Amino acid sequence: MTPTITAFEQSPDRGMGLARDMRVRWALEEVGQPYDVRLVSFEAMKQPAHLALHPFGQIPTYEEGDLVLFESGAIVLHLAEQHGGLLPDDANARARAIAWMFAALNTVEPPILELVIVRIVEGDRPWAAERLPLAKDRIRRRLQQLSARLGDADWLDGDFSAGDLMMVHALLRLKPSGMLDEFPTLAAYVARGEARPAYKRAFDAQWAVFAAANSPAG
Ligand code: GTB
Repeated sequence: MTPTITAFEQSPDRGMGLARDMRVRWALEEVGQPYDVRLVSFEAMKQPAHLALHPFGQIPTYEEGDLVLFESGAIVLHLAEQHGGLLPDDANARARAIAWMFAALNTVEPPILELVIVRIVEGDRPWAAERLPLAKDRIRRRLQQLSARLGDADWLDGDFSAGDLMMVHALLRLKPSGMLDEFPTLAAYVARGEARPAYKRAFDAQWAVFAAANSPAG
């Protein structure tokens, strides 16, 4: 059965692959599972039909027969459990890879999202200039710790796993800020993720959506 995911009809990231459908596309490509995409507008996301799939009116969602999932982490974990290639067979190594998924979502990504809020959502507020360096310092602390743990390894714990997939995608959100370049170990780690053929296929697929919507004929 071919699963269907949802993605932005018009992604605000302008095809940079930063929206969270990208993680799901990437995981699907890593495990070799073909998929369909249903594009949704911001308006459609808040309508009952989409809210029945996603209680918070967001993308991505995942439909596979009777199964409906939301939350990119839950979807990637489901794919990793159903297919080989994204989680190790050894039980302890598998548990550690899942821990890295949670670390990406719960420990590394939140300060990165806070920076987005300070810069974009609250950028015109009087306190924004004072908050900005605090938000950046919180990110630097996490990047320092992550960089120290990664050391000269290619991936966080042995072979590439769903933990790396989630971590690389969370870190990619920092690229426009230039902060990743302060941590060459992490910049190289992210580049290794982007160089994976499955990442490239996923990126190209979401880019094609942006390009079609923004072509003169589109
Ligand atoms: N925790 C959920 C998950 O991981 O799946 C979060 C899902 C989520 O934030 N979805 C966003 C959404 O649907 C799109 S990805 N937003 C619409 C809404 O809430 O109304 C977040 C995102 C948006 C824009 C950029 N960008 O422009 O760079 C990057 C990421």
